[in-house]
Amino acid sequence: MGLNPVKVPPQSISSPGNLHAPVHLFPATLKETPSEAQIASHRLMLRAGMIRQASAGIYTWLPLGLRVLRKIETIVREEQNRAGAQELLMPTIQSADLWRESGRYDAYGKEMLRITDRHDREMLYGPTNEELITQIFRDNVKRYRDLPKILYHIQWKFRDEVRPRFGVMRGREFLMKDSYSFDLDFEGAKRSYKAMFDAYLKTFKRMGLTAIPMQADSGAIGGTLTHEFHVLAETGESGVFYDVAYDELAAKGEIDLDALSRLYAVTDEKHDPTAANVPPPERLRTARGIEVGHIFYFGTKYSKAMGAVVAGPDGTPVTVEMGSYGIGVSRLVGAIIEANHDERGIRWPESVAPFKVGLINLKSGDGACDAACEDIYAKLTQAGIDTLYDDRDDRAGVKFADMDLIGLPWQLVIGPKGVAAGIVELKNRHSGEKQELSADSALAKLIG
Ligand code: 5CA
Repeated sequence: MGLNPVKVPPQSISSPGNLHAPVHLFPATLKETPSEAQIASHRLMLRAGMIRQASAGIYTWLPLGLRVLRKIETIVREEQNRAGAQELLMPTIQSADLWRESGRYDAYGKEMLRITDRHDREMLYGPTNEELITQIFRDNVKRYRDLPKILYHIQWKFRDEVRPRFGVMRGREFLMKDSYSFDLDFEGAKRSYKAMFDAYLKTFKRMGLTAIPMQADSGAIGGTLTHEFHVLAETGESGVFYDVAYDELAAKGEIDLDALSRLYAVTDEKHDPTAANVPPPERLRTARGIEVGHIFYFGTKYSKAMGAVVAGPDGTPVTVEMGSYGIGVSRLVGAIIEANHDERGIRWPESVAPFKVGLINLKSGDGACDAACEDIYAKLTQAGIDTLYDDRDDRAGVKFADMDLIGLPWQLVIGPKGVAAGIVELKNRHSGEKQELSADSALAKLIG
């Protein structure tokens, strides 16, 4: 109705930009396993040179890590836009007074980083944005005809976690996508909730993840209808319990909100062995999960406290129905690695890989090898394929180990013997399968 956002065409992952010259990654990879890292994803992110800790729970994103973070962000953004949500950008610093309106300033406790400015005004680094978005809505939307609306941003948050750990998995500063829906009534709010629920399933699937929606507790956000999306991993912080029927339906692509509401799928705090829909023990799966998303319907909790009211169809004021929908964008980088690695390193799914191809020059400085590599590098980058070119003057073993650690989906290996015979080697990092073929066939495979 009215002014609708432009829908993005499907699969338009915008590339972070081709590299016009071969690069040496900054910084170099680490051989040693950093002692502070307890789980695989944290270790691998440090060793591959994706992040460095700035202070407890706060990280610098190095070039390799940033490329992944941006790709994840792009997928999240595309699926939000496709679901009809509109992107804006709210600030990280918020006013304490706004949070007093909802009553959460005192309730939030020590996790909130409180700041005083030079005029002694109380500010805070936003841990979430229900208050700010409700204010924006309240000040700008007055008529029921302007509903429904879903607004979102992708912005850094700060929560002064007691125990930041596992690298970006539980940080203090972290990147979140948070959406907020505004509807005239409960039916509308349910439609918005369902649209976000479906968008989440698509979003995680595009990253190569199976994220299981669990009926959850609403905690500090408050509300009645809420789901957490969990990626299964041994190192997950939450225990999860679910009916194996979920796997069967998911395999057929038949999971939606209705199907799920009939199934038993809960996190440990909600697990109740006596609940009516608990499956028999042989059909109850117990696992660990990483919470990568959390969605809430909370009705008029904030709109009532803060006066977000529109003129309804008959002119009487209606307090709008709201929901909020979060995705842990920076946590996803760790979760994807937990789900995709082996003893040698990361195995990126293509959709979020920092580069699609790693080009290894086995004999840098050799005229024929350099020429063959540079030719193939130019063709790949011209075709829009993100390629990392290892032209270091180093042993082959070092280059292979680094490329396996970084985990790009494809490795293209060019050496003097192959160049003489007109052959290159193409290795798939995921399956380990290697193929010898002509440079043109390799290009066709990678570009096609
Ligand atoms: N306002 C609501 C939804 S927009 C909200 O804040 N929900 S949340 O608290 O569940 O956070 C949303 C997502 O952010 C979580 O599912 C999780 O994936 C991620 N997240 C939360 N805390 C952290 C943290 N300390 N480090 C990394 N990611 C986090």
